[in-house]
Amino acid sequence: MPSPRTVLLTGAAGGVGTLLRGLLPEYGYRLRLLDLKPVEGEPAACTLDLAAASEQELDEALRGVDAVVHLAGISLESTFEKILHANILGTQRLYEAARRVGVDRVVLASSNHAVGFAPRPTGGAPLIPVDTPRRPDTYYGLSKSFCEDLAQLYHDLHGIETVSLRIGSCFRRPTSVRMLSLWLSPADGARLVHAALTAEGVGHTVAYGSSANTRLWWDLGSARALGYEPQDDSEAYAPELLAQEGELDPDDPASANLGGHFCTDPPMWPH
Ligand code: NAI
Ligand code: 15L
Repeated sequence: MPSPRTVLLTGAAGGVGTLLRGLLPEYGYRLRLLDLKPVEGEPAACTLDLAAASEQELDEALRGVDAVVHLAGISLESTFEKILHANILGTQRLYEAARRVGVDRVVLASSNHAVGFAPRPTGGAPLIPVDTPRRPDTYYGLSKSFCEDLAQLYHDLHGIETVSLRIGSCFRRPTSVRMLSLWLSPADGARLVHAALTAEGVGHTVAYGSSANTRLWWDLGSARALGYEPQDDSEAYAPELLAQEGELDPDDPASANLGGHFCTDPPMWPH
């Protein structure tokens, strides 16, 4: 497969979308932007609700693109009905449009919360493998688990290739001790998405998405196999964050698992 050049970025108005909009063009991509909300400074962006748009609108948004980076959706916990609409129906309708129009590569924003109840490794326990059983910690995590299965189905039935990236915490900087383990720096995020867009023969590949953090909890093997070479490490932020919070308490249920406080008191989608 030749390297994709024109890429549809869904969720372009959001946090990760904004970071990637700035970074992916350096890799030679021409981005087509889509979001429910207007994308600031981008009047040509497509303003669509993926779950409610007509087939014609979706086909127009996808026609002529080489690949999709699918970030759109509710990114925290919410009611099942809202998650069903935005994350499950929205993603299914996107894949259907990809099938109709003939787009055969998707990079899907999955999440650590698809496996949020996997215990975090302590005391020298092995890193969490990518084939650890799915254990969503929320309806949100459940929707990511669904989307990974949807990606597999569309590969098996229709040959659409997907890399499902179980992103840790992709922000400009880590803001908690937990994030020292899960941080995906924006620059590494762009490296990872580029690898996921260009690796050959991915079928449906699941990969964890973080930087090369000293306090890593999971195995980056399948991400590295795509050609991803992380350059960043959250450890530079450790002294400041540890001074504020201390080390994670092994007896605190909110830090027992990969999903952290999502397992006990998940942050709610505000809309
Ligand atoms: P965000 O909430 O900042 O952005 C999501 C965007 O999707 C918003 O701009 C929203 O308007 C748009 N959207 C929601 N429903 C839509 C629909 N039905 N149709 C079209 N657009 C819709 O989230 P963020 O942080 O940028 O995350 C991006 C993706 O990465 C999400 O899928 C999230 O679940 C996933 N992710 C993010 C992580 C992070 O650390 N930021 C960690 C793990 C996964
Ligand atoms: C996610 O999946 C969320 O979208 C993001 O906002 C963070 O909360 C991240 O996980 C995390 O676990 O830190």
